[in-house]
Amino acid sequence: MQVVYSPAHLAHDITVETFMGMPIPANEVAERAERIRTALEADGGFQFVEPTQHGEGPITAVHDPGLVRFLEVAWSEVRRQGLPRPFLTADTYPNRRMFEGMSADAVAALAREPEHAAGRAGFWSLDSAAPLVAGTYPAARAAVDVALTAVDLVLAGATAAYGLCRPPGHHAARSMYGGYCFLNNAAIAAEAIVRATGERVAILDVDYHHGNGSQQIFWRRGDVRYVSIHADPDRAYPYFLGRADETGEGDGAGENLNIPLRAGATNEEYLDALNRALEAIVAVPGSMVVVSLGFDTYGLDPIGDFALTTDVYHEVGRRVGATGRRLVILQEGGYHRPSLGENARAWLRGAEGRPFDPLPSGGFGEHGAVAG
Ligand code: OKP
Ligand code: ZN
Repeated sequence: MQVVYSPAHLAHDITVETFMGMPIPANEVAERAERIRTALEADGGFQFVEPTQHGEGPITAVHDPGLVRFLEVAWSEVRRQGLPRPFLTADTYPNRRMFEGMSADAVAALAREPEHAAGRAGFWSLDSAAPLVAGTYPAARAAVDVALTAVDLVLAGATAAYGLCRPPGHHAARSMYGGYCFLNNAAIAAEAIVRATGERVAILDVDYHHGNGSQQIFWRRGDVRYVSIHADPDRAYPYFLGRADETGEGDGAGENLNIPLRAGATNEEYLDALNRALEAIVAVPGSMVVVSLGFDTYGLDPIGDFALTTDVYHEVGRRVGATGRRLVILQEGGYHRPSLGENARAWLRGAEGRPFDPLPSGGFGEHGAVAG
């Protein structure tokens, strides 16, 4: 399988995020992608290719140009405004209740993008879990090019391609970034496929978290079906979307399928949910599927609470590959760094119908032990 990778992600060098107001060591760090890269290189069965530049057109096909402009200039604005901060997160968010009782026209006129960088960040973002640094925008743009290059490979005839995207994308909505995500790589890829083929496309999201951004972008769309297995938002991020009764509206009615799972979900429960999800995926007439792939479903993940093991990723990949759909597989989350390489190797080998021989001790420390 071909793997698309860009070192541009290294400049999105996050060290701290905030969780419930407290600074904590960042989870979404460069080491994640480097672990996966080195494990796939050591495997020998993967060919690495660099992304090609696709420009801004495919991005503004799903995102508000205002969001893209903000992400592009945010860091130079922080510098220009002399804000003594190592990274930018919002200070306030425009909670809709701030405007309670005001007409939609009044809100549109008054709730405009502020000038202060912290206000602008609040205007465009969901939460404080996506700190923005000097290298964030170039990294986010490169991740989109990684995804679109994986699309190109599959359009050119590959049965599957893997885009090692970082930062991830599935929490980014049309006009909003957040949750470690800036631009929605999977949504941009799905839209590019629709435009290139005229076919319908399905997105299968197997990250631990609900992909609220992907759901929002295609909510009223009949040509892109979104199917997600994730932690129940009653207990997990993003808390406000991801419930089973969210099924889409308008042309998209019935095209959104959420499968929330309980804390402690086992391999067996997960595979049952996967079978349901795959029924909805293969019901879409179309030849291509975009996979939002997360390994935060792993038993040892520091921010997840499922109990999946490395061998089940081989089986999940195998079942997804066995649908016969051509796969654009894009990396989302997964934060237990020592296992990421083996879990990716297991999943991707499964998707190609190849066997998986685990490394001793789950590969912990065998490959990709990146300093720091
Ligand atoms: C991104 B992806 C944990 C706080 C987590 C943000 C989670 C974003 C997950 N201390 N808040 O879906 O893996
Ligand atoms: Zn996740």
